[in-house]
Amino acid sequence: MPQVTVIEHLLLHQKESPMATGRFTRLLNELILAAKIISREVNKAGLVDVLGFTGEINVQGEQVQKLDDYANMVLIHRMERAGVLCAIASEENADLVLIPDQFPKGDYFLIFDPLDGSSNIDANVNVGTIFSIYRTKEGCTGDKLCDLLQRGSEQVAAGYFLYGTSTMMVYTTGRGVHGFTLDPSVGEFLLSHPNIKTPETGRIYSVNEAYWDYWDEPTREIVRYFKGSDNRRGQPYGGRYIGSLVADFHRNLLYGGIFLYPADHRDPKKPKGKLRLLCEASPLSFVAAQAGGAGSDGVRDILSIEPEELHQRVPLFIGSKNDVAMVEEIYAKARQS
Ligand code: FBP
Repeated sequence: MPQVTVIEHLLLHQKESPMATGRFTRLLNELILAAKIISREVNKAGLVDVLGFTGEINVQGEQVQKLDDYANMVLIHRMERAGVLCAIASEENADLVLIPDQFPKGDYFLIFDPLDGSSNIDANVNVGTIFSIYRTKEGCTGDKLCDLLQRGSEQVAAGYFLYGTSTMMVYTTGRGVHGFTLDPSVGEFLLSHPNIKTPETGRIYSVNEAYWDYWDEPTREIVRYFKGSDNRRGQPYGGRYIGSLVADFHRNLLYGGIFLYPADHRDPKKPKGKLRLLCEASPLSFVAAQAGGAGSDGVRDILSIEPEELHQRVPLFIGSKNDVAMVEEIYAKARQS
C-alpha cells in the first residue's frame, strides 16, 4: 500500500470540503506534533521520572498523574502557538485556556483529554489522547464559554491518539474514519486503516461490573443481555475491559462491540456516570457514527446533547449500532413500565 501521511490524506480530502482552508491543516499538524512528543515520553515512561502522581488534585477531584500533567502541558504549549485557535479546553483545566495575546488567534475551538486511562499509566497499559474540534459560532469572539459550547453534531473533526503496541491516530472530519500508524523510523503517521467501518452487531461488551450493586435494574438487564445467550447473537458477548476508554473503544471499533459506563445510583455526586461529555463522549461518538456505529446516554444520541457545562458528565453506551439501540430499547421499556 502506498505510504500516505495524515497531511497528504487531509489535503486529498480537503478538496472535497469547501470550508477547508490551510488553517485546519495547520491545527492538525500541531496536534500531531504534540502527540509525537507525548508518545515518545509514554514509550520511555519507566526510564524517566514521569510515573506516579504530581501531588495535585485536578478539577475532576482526581489525583494528577505526572504523565497526564506532562501531556497537558505539551498540548497547551503547542496549540497556543498554532495561530488558528480562539480557545482551548482540557479535562485537566477547570476553566477555558485562552490564547495569550502574543500569539495569533483563529476561529477553531479545541477540547481534549490529554491522557485518557490515566489509572493505567504506571502499569504500562494503553492510554490515549482524545480531541474534539469546533468552529466558533457565527459572530462570536470565542473567548466566552457560552460562545463555544455546542452539540457534538457541530464538531468539524474529532479523534484520538492511542499509545499502545504502536502509536495510532484515528480521526474523522465527517468523511469517514481513518487510522494512521506512527512509523518511528520516519517519524510520520502513515495510513494503515483507511475508511474504518464497525460491525452493526458486535461480539464484545466492555463494562466495569464491579459497579453492579450501584446500578438500577434496567442497567443490570442490559448487562445480562450481553453476557447471556438470549440476545441477537444467540450466545454471550466476550467480556473485555481494559479501564482505558480510548483503548476499549478502539478495540470494539475494529472488532465490533459495545462499551458501557452507566449512571451510578450509589453516589449522588456521580448521578451521571463518570465520563465527560465534551472531551470523551462527544468526540468518540462522532468517530463511532462516522464508522457506522453510535453513541448514546441510554436515552438519546450523545451528538444531540446541548452541553451546559465544560466538565459535564454523561452515562455512555458506545459502539456497534444494533447494540447501542438495544440499550436504548431496554431503558425505554423500563420508563414505560
Ligand atoms: P481519565 O483517565 O481521562 O480520567 O478517564 C477516565 C477513565 O480512566 C476511562 O479511560 C476509563 O474507561 C474509566 O475512567 C475507568 O473507570 P473505572 O476505573 O471506574 O472503571
